[in-house]
Amino acid sequence: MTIDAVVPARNEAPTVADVVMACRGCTYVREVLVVDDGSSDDTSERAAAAGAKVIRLDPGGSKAHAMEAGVAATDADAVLFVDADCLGLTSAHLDDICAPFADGRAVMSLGTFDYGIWNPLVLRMPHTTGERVIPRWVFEAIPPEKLDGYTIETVINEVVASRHLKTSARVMKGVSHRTKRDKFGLVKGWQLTWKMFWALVRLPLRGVVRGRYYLNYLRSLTVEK
Ligand SMILES: Nc1nc2c(ncn2[C@@H]2O[C@H](COP(=O)(O)OP(=O)(O)OP(=O)(O)O)[C@@H](O)[C@H]2O)c(=O)[nH]1
Ligand SMILES: [Mg+2]
Repeated sequence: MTIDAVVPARNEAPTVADVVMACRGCTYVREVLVVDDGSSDDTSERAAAAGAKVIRLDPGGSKAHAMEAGVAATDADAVLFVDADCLGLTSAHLDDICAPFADGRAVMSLGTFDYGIWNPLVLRMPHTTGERVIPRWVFEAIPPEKLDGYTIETVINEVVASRHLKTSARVMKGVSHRTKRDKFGLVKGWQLTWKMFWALVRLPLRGVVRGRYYLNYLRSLTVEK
């Protein structure tokens, strides 16, 4: 079973190298692919210097399309997706994510950011975290029309939940990320955050994902200590 890490990254120069190093140190990861479409900073250069294979795409895509390009560029059996803007992420966090998957205890295994007292709740909400390992067939099972921007993680959840497959979730202790407010400033940052939040909330309302699968998802979910 081979696992490659796929890191979608656009303008993540401050953090991408640390994320690549964490992925490279993960026991289960063979190769690290960073997919950059249209960064105006030196994200690609820093990723390559840290040891990643960099895939550059034309600007104008989305996170989902970057993930798709990463999956297409590898022949690995499974893909560990990792966002390039994580803070405090270590190889040990990624090992913890991969272990239940590699042991066959879960078809999807993921880590959530550390939200302190909110962790028990966050662990049982539909997960939108970018740090997760899945077999490549799960990604390839997504209908092309559902490959869209920031809603991709919820669509992955649906592929897993509709087949009653097991998910394993844990908190990545001490891990957070540079938020859109950090990247774009308060006004534009909040605008973009609300836009993303609204896109997620509307998914079941628009019929893109089925709310009833959430129950399947919870039934097949193991929360790891
Ligand atoms: N290649 C590529 N990467 C992207 C694109 N959009 C987002 N990403 C990357 O996907 C990861 C997650 O994106 P963020 O914008 O941080 O989204 P988020 O973490 O879900 O949202 P926030 O909570 O607001 O930070 C980061 O590594 C981004 O650089 C894109 O259009 N192309
Ligand atoms: Mg982020």
